[in-house]
Amino acid sequence: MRFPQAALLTATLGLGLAGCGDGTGGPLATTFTVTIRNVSTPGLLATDRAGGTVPLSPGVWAVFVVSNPLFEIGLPADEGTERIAEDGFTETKAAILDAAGNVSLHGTFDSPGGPDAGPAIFAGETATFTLDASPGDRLQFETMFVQSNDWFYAFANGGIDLFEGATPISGNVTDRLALYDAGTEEDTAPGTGPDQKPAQDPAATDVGPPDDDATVRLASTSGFTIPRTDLVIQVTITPNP
Ligand SMILES: [Ca+2]
Ligand SMILES: [Ca+2]
Repeated sequence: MRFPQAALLTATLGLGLAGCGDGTGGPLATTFTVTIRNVSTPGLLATDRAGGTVPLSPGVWAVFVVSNPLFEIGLPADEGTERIAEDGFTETKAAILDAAGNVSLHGTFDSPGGPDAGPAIFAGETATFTLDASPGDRLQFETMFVQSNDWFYAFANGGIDLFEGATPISGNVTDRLALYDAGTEEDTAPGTGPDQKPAQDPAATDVGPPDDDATVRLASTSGFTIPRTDLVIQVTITPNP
């Protein structure tokens, strides 16, 4: 009998990519694939930086129950969210999530390669991660809107329910996203000013004056012109068969 080596390899890789942590398990556990695509195009922003596209930073994700473990609107961001929202660095947030009580799984996502030969998700690039979840589990994530001082995309309303009743959700969930201001650095218009990441040393952190409102809120409250979310980022969630 011929052994299906290709199928075995696929199965092994699938197990290896199934996320970190202790998992949610259970008879109703479902494996989901989450895809984050940068759909921004040249000239979307009125700036020469990155050709006017909107790079997205490497991000963090977490599966949890009840309350969003990543940030809370109206309260100061923690240092982990600050590092992502200002500079696109995930390590601090990952360490905070390691100690979070209501997080069953968490991880990071990125897109190796591309124009920076690094982990940022540039126009046309995609980042993918997989997770196991059970009914009652919610998902939240953060990724920096790189042409800003401290803005990041996440799900609105504290996260997204991964199940409707016992049925796994499926499809394009971009309309569930919101762009938030972390409240950690004063804003200039997208693509402008000396303190946004594309104008800084790539390794620098926490460069720029403090925000005059030190709480997390919708970026739209800044009054600046912001491109429509679905012209920058597309998120799909697919339950694996
Ligand atoms: Ca700000
Ligand atoms: Ca900055």
